[in-house]
Amino acid sequence: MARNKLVNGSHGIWKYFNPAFYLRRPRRLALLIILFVSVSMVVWDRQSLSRDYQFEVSKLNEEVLRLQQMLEEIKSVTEDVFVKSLKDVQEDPVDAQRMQRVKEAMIHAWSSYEKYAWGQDELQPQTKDGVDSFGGLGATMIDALDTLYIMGLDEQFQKAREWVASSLDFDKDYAASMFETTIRVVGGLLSAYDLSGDKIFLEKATDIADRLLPAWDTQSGIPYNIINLKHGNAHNPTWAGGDSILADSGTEQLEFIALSERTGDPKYQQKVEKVISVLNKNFPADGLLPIYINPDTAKPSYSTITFGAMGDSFYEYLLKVWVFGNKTSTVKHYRDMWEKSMNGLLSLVRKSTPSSFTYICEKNGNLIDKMDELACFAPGMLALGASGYSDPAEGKKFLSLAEELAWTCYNFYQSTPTKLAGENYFFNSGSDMSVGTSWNILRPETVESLFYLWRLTANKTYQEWGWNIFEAFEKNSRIESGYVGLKDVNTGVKDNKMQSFFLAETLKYLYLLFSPTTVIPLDEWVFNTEAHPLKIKPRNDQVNLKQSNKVLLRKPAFRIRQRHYGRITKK
Ligand code: DMJ
Repeated sequence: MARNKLVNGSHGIWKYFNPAFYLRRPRRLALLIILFVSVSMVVWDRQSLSRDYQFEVSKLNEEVLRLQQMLEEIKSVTEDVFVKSLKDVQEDPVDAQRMQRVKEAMIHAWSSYEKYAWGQDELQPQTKDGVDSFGGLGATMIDALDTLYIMGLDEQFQKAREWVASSLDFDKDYAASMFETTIRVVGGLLSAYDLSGDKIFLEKATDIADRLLPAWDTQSGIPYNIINLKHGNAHNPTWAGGDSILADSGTEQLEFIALSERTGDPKYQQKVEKVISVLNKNFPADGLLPIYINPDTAKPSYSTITFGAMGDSFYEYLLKVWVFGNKTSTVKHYRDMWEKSMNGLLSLVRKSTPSSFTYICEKNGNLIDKMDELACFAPGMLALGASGYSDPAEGKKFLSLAEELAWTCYNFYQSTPTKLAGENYFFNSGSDMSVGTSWNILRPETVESLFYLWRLTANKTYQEWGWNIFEAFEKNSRIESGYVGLKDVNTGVKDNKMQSFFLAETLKYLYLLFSPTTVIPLDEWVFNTEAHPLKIKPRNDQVNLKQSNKVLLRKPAFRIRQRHYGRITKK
């Protein structure tokens, strides 16, 4: 009986297990088949999902392992190349005294400018008046803004800020150098904005940059180097035979990229980045470009190759735009170009006899055994770029080249009776270095390199060398009404100009050479070629977005620490 019930399937849940229950009713059978297929699909789907998931997890694990290995490699390079961390260096009371001495020098330079040349481009300390060497843009005022801020000279900074707000006027019928105007004025204003957050500086930077923009409207995109600030007509200097100058054309990228980021307007970045793309198309294998470039064709004209005047900061900016762009793939071509150029630089390096000073030749067909003091920025640049090599041996090689070149540059100073460097040096077999052009106009390049080398190697020797140079300036260049250059570093005869870059660069780098390393840390700021620090931020790649209609926005490779604390120091 019980068995019958089961067979007939008429009671309880057991009926569902009886095949007759389905065979008698085709609809039930169809439902059963559908149910079976659906359940199988769900189970199969879940299994394949979990297989995919496991596959993804194992891929991610592999990626984590690879990244861990990379991190280890990077750590070992950094530890190897940069022997000691600056954190290991004891605070030195002598540094604090030296910082104060440099600050006092800045106060002397500034108050002399304030007294005799307020609002003019540069002070002439001997005649106690001012001169408008840059079209009357208050070059010294703007160049000095960030130095005043960093040194905590608040009253002076505020007074200069009021002048910028009320008296700075760019509507000048003046043929300005777009290079000098960019590095000093656009750079100085942007740096003051980044440091203080005061919008007036950004407004003024935008105003002057807009006036410079037509200079890039050439057939190739390589800019003309001179432009009328009022009318916007641009041309090249006649002495360059119609060509544009390499350094003048390739030293606006940092400032204009920063301006696009700060304003949200891509037009500035577009102009200056096109210059590099155009040059990259026919970039020579050794990465060395002659100083004259045709603005119609973007082709280099036969001319000198140099890391000194007219070449220098083109190479500097290839590296710095890469750093400023967070070293991401978007800016990788800058790093690639820079590494090529550094290999080219190696082909220009020679050693003097008898003392084996390493120097960088110029090249005009053949090598010329001549090096400008201006090329003494190179040790700092090489030190800054050394840690970015994927091969640790390369990083070490370039850092050690930087150290050798810094020794040569220091000796440019030490080898003269005044202990101040001449403008350029010749190297003749058997007699090491001899001064060529013998003036000194308070240039910063050597102390700039000493600053980088100190920050990156923690070797106090660089501070000592910097201090000796500072004392030589104090002894030879300081007069009652400011600082002057020397007409001749052999005799010590003085000139009549306090260059604006003495306040922007020379005194700033000297101050930072003795400051705690938390002041303007190199992983948060990039110095433009006039020593104006610009804050590293994610790039505004709306530019590329608009140009190509492709989504190229990307996350920065690493997070830049935010500042939640006073002024420019970090905890
Ligand atoms: C400054 O204007 C800049 O450092 C520029 O890159 C080279 N010349 C002077 C300082 O020597």
